[in-house]
Amino acid sequence: MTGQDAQRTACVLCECNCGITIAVRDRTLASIRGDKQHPTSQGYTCEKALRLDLYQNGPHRLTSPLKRRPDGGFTEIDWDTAITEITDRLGEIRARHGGDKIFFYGGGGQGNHLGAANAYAFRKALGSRYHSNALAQEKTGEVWVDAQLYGGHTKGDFEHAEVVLFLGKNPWQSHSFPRARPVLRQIAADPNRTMIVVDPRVSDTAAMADIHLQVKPGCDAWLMAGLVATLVQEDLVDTQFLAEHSHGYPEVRDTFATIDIAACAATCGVDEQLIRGTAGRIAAARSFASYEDLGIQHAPHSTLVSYLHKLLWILTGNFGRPGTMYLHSSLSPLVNEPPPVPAVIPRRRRPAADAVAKAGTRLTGVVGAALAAAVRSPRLRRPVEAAAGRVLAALAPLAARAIRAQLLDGGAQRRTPVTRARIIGGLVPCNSIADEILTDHPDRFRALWIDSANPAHSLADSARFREAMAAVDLAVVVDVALTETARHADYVLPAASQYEKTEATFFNFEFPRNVFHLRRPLLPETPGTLAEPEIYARLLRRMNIVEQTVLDRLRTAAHAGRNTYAITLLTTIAARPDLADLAPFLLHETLGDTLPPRMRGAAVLWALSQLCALTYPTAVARAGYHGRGFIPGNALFDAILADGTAIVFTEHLWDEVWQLVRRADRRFTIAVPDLLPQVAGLQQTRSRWTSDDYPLVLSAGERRAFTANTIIRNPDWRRRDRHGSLRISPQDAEHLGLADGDSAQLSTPTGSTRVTIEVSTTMQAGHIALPNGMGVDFTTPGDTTGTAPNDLTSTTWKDAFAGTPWHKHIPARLEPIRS
Ligand SMILES: Nc1nc2c(c(=O)[nH]1)N[C@H]1C(S)=C(S)[C@@H](COP(=O)(O)OP(=O)(O)OC[C@H]3O[C@@H](n4cnc5c(=O)[nH]c(N)nc54)[C@H](O)[C@@H]3O)O[C@H]1N2
Ligand SMILES: Nc1nc2c(c(=O)[nH]1)N[C@H]1C(S)=C(S)[C@@H](COP(=O)(O)OP(=O)(O)OC[C@H]3O[C@@H](n4cnc5c(=O)[nH]c(N)nc54)[C@H](O)[C@@H]3O)O[C@H]1N2
Ligand code: SF4
Ligand SMILES: [Mo]
Repeated sequence: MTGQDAQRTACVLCECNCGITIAVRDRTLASIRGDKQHPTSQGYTCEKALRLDLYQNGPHRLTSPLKRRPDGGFTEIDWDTAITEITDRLGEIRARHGGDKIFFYGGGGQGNHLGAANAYAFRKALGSRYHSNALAQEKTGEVWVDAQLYGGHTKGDFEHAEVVLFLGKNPWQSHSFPRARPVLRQIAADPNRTMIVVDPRVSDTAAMADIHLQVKPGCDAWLMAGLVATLVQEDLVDTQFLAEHSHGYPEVRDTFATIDIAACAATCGVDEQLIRGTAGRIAAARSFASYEDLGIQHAPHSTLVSYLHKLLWILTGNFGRPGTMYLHSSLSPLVNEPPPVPAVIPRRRRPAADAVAKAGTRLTGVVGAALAAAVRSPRLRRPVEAAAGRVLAALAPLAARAIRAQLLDGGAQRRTPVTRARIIGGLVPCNSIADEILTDHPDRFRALWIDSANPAHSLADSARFREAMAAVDLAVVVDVALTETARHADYVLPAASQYEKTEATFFNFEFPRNVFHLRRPLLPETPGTLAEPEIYARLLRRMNIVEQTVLDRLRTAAHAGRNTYAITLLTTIAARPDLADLAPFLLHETLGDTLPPRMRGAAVLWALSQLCALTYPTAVARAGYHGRGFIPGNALFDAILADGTAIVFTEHLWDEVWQLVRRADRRFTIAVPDLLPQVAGLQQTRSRWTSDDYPLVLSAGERRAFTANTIIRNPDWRRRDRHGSLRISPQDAEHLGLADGDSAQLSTPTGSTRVTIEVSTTMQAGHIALPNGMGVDFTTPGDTTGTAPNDLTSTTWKDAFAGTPWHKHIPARLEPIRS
C-alpha cells in the first residue's frame, strides 16, 4: 500500500485523538500510520491505533434499526417505521408525563461529538430537561472545584515543566496529553527535571518517576493535605503571586496551619519526610504542572482531593507561564459554563454582548454568538442590534439567572427531580440515574435515550441499570453495535461508524495554541446505517417542529452567501425566539445544504466558529482569521472544513491566560467554604472501608496496554492480557495460596465473579486491580471475555459532594477455586 491513497483522520480510542493516516482498501482500514502533519500529535500514536479496523469492521456492526418483540428478541424494521414509531411513543410519554421525564445519556464517547448538536435540538423539541454522560462519573467533582476557583478547565504544560505530578494518573497507558510517552521519557531522562507520581501501585508511570508517593488506596486526601500544609507551615508559599492574583489566602493559611502533617503521613502511609521533601521540590521548581485523574476521581473524598490538588499549584504560583498550569480556549465548552468575558468588545456594548454570548452558550451556544459577533460589525450593527434587542429582552432574565448560578456555585443549585442530587455542569450524577427511575415518585424518568455510550456496562452496578432500562416506558439506543446496553432497548438505531461520517471531538485543551480537528468520511456508510446528525434531523422532521417556509427562507439565504445567511438566521430567531434552541437543526437543514456531500453534520461548526471568533478575537486573529463582523468566523469555519488534519484555531500569548479567568477582577477565589471545614476535620474522617468480610480494596477499571473502554469489542485486538487478569501483590497471593494463572472467586457486596490471577510486584498488599473495558461479548451474546467491572461496583459508594463513583475503591474478598 503506497502512502498516496492514505487519508487523514484521527484515532478514536482515547480522548487524545492522535492524527493518523489510513489507507482504505475494500472497506478495510488497511494501513494506519501517525500523521506527522497533525499539529499536536506530530506523528505519534500508541500501539492501540494500529488495528482500528477491528472497530470499523466485524460481525458486531449493526445494519438495520431493531425493534424489541414481546418475546425479548429483535425484529429488523426500516428507518421510516423506526422514526415514526419512536416519535409517536415519545409524543405519548410527553403528553402523559411531560417532556422533562425523557432522559438523555451519552453523546460523544472518545471520538464523536457532532451528533450531540442535533441531539440537543431534539431534546429541546421534546421538552427534555435532564441529561448526563460519562463526565458525571469522573470529572464533575473537579468541574465544581474549578468553578469555585476560577471558572474554567485547567491543564498542564507537561512538555516544558521542570517538575510534574501525576495524581492517580498513569499517562504511560492512559495518555490524556499529546505525545505522552515521548514527553514522559524526556522528563525521566533529564536529571534536572522531576517526575512525581501518587499511586498505590507501581504503575508504568510510577516506575519511571523520581518520586513515587505510594499512598494507601483511598487516602490521597491526607497525603495532599500534608503536602499543602507543608507549603503553608514551612513558608514555601508564593505570597506575591497570591497577593496579585487571588482572594482568600488568609482563610486557607489558617486552616492548613493547624494540620498535623505527621498524622496525615501515618494515615496515608507515606513517610513524613518524603511528604515534606516533595512539597519542597515543588516549591523550588521554576515550573510545575500536574494532572489528576481516575485514581482519585474514582476514590473516596474525590472532590476534596481535587481541591487540595489545585491548591498545590496555586499556592506555589504555578499558573500562566510555560511549563505550568493554564486555562484554555474552546470551540465549544464540554459542560455548561459561561464563556469568558470577551475583552475587546467596546465597553459601551459589553454588557449586552456579554449577556447574549452567555445566554447563547447556555441555550444553544449558537445564536447569541452570531448576534454578538454581528454587533461588532459597523455595517451590520444597526439592523442586527434592533433584532438582537428583541431576542435579548426575552433572554436577559434567563441569562442573568444562568450566570448567577454558574458563577456563584458552578450551577450546583440545580438538583435532580427524585433524589435531589446535585447537578454539576448540567449533568445528572451517573450513580443517581437508576435511582431517578426505580421508584414510584411521580417525577421519575419515563424514557431513556442513549447515544454513543454503554451505560449498562460503564455505570456502577450494571444489574441495577438494566433494571432501570426495563422499568422505563421506552428505551432507545443509538450505537454501531448491539452492546450490553442496546440489547435492553426497545429500539436500536444503527449509527454509521466514526470513519463513515464527518466527525470531531471537543477534547481540545491546548495552550497557547489550541487545535480542532474535523475528520472527513473515509468510506461510505455501511448500508442501513445513518450518521447521528441525520438520525436526529429525521426525528425532528417527523415532529414537524419548524415550518417549511422558515427552512426554505434560510436555505435560500445560505445559497446566497454566509453573511446573508447570518443575518437571515439572526432575524429569524429574533422574530421567533422559540427557534433558538433548534438552531443546530436549522443549521443542519439549511446551511448544511451548501456543504460538500456528507459533510452536512459539520454545519453547526459555523455557529461555533462565530462564537469562538467573538470570544477570543485576538487569539483567533493571531491564528490567521481576522477581519470584522462575521469574516473571521467564516474564515475559521472554511479552514476547519478544508483541512483533513487539525487546524490551530486560537493562538494566545501566555499573558492572555488571565483573561480566561471567569471573574471580573481575573483573580482566583481560593478559599472554598464548602471544603475548608472538611480539611480541618480530616483527622476525624473515615479512611478505611474494608472489613473482615471484604478485607481487600479492589480497583475495578485500570487502563492497560490494550483497553479502550468498550469501543473495540473483538477480543483478538488485545495482544496481551486477553482475559484481563486480576493483579494481586505477592504477599496477598501467598496468604491466599494463589499463584499466576490460578482461578479465584472475587466477591464484593454487589456481586461475585471468577477471575484469573496475575501475581504482580507492582501491587501493594491489600490492593487488587482489574482492567476496564472487559466483559463484553463479540459474536455471540453472553460469550464474554474477562470481567465486566461494574458487576462488582455499587451506586451507593460515591462522593458525598459530586456523586461520582468509587470504582477504584471497592471492598472485596478473594477466594481460591480448587478444582
Ligand atoms: N489504554 C487506555 N487508555 C485510556 C482509556 C482506556 O480505556 N484505555 N480510557 C481513557 C479514559 S475514558 C480515561 S477517563 C483516562 C483515565 O486514565 P487514568 O486515570 O490514568 O487511568 P486508570 O488506570 O483508571 O487510573 C490511574 C491510576 O490510578 C491508580 N489508583 C487506584 N487507586 C488509587 C488511589 O486510591 N489513589 C491514587 N492516587 N491512585 C489510585 C491506579 O493504580 C492507576 O494507575 O484514560 C483514557 N485513556
Ligand atoms: N468500574 C468502572 N467503570 C467505569 C470506569 C472505570 O474505570 N471503572 N471508567 C469510566 C470512564 S472514565 C468512562 S469515560 C466510561 C466510558 O463508558 P461509556 O461512556 O459508556 O463509553 P464507552 O465504553 O466508550 O462506549 C462507547 C459506545 O459508543 C459506541 N460507538 C462507537 N462509535 C460510535 C459511533 O460512531 N456512533 C455511536 N452512536 N456509537 C458509537 C460503542 O460501540 C460503545 O457502545 O466508563 C466508566 N466506567
Ligand atoms: S489510543 Fe489514544 S494515544 Fe493511542 S493512538 Fe489512539 S488517540 Fe493516540
Ligand atoms: Mo473517562
